[in-house]
Amino acid sequence: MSEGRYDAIIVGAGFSGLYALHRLRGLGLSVRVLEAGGGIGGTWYWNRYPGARCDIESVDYSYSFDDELQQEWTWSERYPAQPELQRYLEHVADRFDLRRDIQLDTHVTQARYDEVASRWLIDTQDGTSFSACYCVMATGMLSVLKRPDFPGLDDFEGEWFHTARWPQDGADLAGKRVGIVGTGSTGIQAATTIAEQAEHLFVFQRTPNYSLPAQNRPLPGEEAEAIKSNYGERRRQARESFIGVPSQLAEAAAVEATEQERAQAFETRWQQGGLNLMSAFNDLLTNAEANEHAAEFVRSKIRATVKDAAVAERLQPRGYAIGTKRLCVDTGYFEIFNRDNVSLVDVREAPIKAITPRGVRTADTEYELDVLVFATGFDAMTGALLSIDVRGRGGESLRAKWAAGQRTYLGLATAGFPNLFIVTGPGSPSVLSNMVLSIEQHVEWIADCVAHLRAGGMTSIEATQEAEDSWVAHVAQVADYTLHGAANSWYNGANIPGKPRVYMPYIGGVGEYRKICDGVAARGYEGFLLETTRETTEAAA
Ligand code: NA7
Repeated sequence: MSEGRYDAIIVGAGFSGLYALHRLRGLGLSVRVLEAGGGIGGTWYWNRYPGARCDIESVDYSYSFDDELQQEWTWSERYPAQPELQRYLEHVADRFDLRRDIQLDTHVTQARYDEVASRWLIDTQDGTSFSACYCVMATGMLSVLKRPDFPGLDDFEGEWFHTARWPQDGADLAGKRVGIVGTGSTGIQAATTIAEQAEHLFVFQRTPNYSLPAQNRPLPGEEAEAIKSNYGERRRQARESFIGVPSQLAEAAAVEATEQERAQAFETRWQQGGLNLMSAFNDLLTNAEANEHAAEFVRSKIRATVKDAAVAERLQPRGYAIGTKRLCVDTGYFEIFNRDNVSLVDVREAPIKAITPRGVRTADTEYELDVLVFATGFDAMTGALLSIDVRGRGGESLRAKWAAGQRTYLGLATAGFPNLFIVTGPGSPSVLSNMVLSIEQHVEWIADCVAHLRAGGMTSIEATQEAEDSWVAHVAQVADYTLHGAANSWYNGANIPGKPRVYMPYIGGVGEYRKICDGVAARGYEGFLLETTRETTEAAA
């Protein structure tokens, strides 16, 4: 069953897919977006658990490509909660008339490249097929969830949810005994909100996490207007920055500062809120001693917040550098452990053995529960892409190619898979950055590339093996320069049993990375093979 031919197929209708549609359609291409969900929004469609909120400020975590859009939209809070982000994306879809080219409830199962026709053939779960010259994978970095694999789960007599598949109509937790497994960004946000609803909340913690206060607050109209009046400059600073927000990385090194200077700098950044703490000094992610100063500062805050000293002790992260597991941002997380209806269960000390019909059995106790919430994370960065059977030249399987770890050129393309573009893929700053800013950068690069190909009558573009090899080596080298390599984190696949242990995002900073991508394009797509039907030209490598 064939549904038709398009110039481009985009897989996914989140922030990436929506913008890619807008941009490619603007070039005059026929485009179809295939989205597995029943609505648009991607990550923000699925992750509607209690307390779901973005850790990047709303005025930065939003599209910058259209000044009228950014002037007309007004954010209500400093950090946007999921419902507001969903409303924003619905607004964008309507404003740019995107819906007519988006097909919901359409799960892509396979994408294979037809070398003779230079086209991608795309199959979906319901048996329909598409073909397109370009295939844009806007499948998201945190889309495939890590399913709980505890024995006995099927026998649990209460209700259970994974946070990334929260019921569309919500879940009534009032008066219930709730258990939450996982204390990453999601678990911390969800636990904070659920504590206010549940009769009792048990927080099952395996690894304590560093978490910083968001200092969230309503965004007053005057403040929003002031930002809008200088939006261009704010966006420019963000594009040139390290993580894609206009914050200032201090020039001083923590190891050279006095104790008093350090305490003052950390306190100032703590009060500013969110991820600002990590910009207090320039050596926090590269020098273990500097990092330990920041880590100890956060531990001292936990001790000062949590009244029960034994609970405070268990909540303090140790043994890994702050920032090397995804840093969490919260609104009153540590405070919930001062409530009578919240208990911390240390499952590193006494691991979860099984789910029973009545609750959770750890090595030493059974906890009776009405509801179980799994905030156990995702098969990050590669999971969504590899859930599709992607086949390139000669039928080569992407799963096979990446079996020992992902291999991309710039996180945008992979050798042997012509005309396949990955938005914020592994090997790009992606999850280490303000995602919306990185998405815009990639989508614009891809659209410019497609325009270049069409203007020159070229049928395909493909990363060369040499360019890919050297980029993979560069990504690893930059990661090795930091403290990141040592931690168990989803950044390097450590959270998924059997996943290759390779650091996935590019940690060179979004400003530098943008320059590299722009340079590649300016030099005629250096490191790519550009092909016309009759001849092949290799851009200067
Ligand atoms: P994360 O950051 O991967 O956190 C998952 C949490 O679940 C983490 O605390 C894990 O502990 C815990 N976990 C996972 N499996 C188990 C088992 N079997 N037993 C006990 N605890 C377990 O996912 P999030 O959804 O919080 O965040 C993902 C990103 O989404 C986030 O960083 C933002 O970018 C948005 P562990 O640390 O492995 O000991």
